[in-house]
Amino acid sequence: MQDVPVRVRGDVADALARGEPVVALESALIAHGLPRPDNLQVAVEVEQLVREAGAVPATVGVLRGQAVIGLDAAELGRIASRPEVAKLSTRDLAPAIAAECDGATTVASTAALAARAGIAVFATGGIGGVHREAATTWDESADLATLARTPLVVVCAGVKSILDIGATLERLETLGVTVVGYRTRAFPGFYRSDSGETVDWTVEDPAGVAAIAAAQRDLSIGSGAVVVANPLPPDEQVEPMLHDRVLTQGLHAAREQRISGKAVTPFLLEHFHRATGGASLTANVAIIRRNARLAAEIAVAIAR
Ligand code: PSU
Ligand code: MN
Repeated sequence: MQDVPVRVRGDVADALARGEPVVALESALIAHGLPRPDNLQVAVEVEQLVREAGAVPATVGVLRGQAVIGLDAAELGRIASRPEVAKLSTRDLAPAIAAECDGATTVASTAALAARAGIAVFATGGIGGVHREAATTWDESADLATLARTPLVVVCAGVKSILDIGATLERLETLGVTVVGYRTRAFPGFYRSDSGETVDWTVEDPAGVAAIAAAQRDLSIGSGAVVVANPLPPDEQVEPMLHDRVLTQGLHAAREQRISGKAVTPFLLEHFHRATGGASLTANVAIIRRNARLAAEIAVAIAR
């Protein structure tokens, strides 16, 4: 075990100390959500977008038994290129640190580590949620429970259509997680701009999100995250007919191959990328780019 379990990169620590904008980014989507080797390029480019928008990017991961807030270029390369990098949710952090291994952090573990370091904003693709067969499998992402107790703004494109989106929104309500649509009342379904579900609150600009984050903090009633749902423009979504066909196939294949536990999400994502001939990958990368940019704008608005 390293003597310090968490290390914050110098420029990230400096920005936080000065109250300057910082955006946390997750590494599980790089290691387990996007295909190698292009995943590294996406990770690097997304950091660049955050910088261009005036914030310091801090990609989170675990390296040789140390949680790192702000991976450097070599560390990012290591996480992106090694197939043996583990997918670490919140409960996996301590064993991974004790065993001195490498790991990529999910929404849950990234949010927990980022908030601990004092980071107010986090960008991802889509958060985890309630799986479609949860009534029998009890498969609900730890992302939900963690967001319930972790005070930061999470920018995402909703939850993937591989999940039960209605049930996920119900659980977010039960858990007291604030959900707002960015310039929309339609809750996005990741690859799809509109999941068919709606949200109660909408914001029109980064300052609107900053105002909600400030109210949440000042209320101080132990609230968790503010989820900002930022949909893809309709002309950039995966074509709905193709989407539905590929989804049905993927769910069937997962059942046949008895894929379970934390392998389910990476399996279905990979299936989508293959079966849509890359269309879902293009949408996925567009989502990550857009969310990183918006998260940086929100971080700038919060820092003002
Ligand atoms: N959404 C994506 N790509 C991803 C994931 C979600 O668009 O790679 C990852 C995130 O890291 C998320 C995790 O936290 O999947 C959820 O996995 P599970 O359902 O096993 O909790
Ligand atoms: Mn699960």
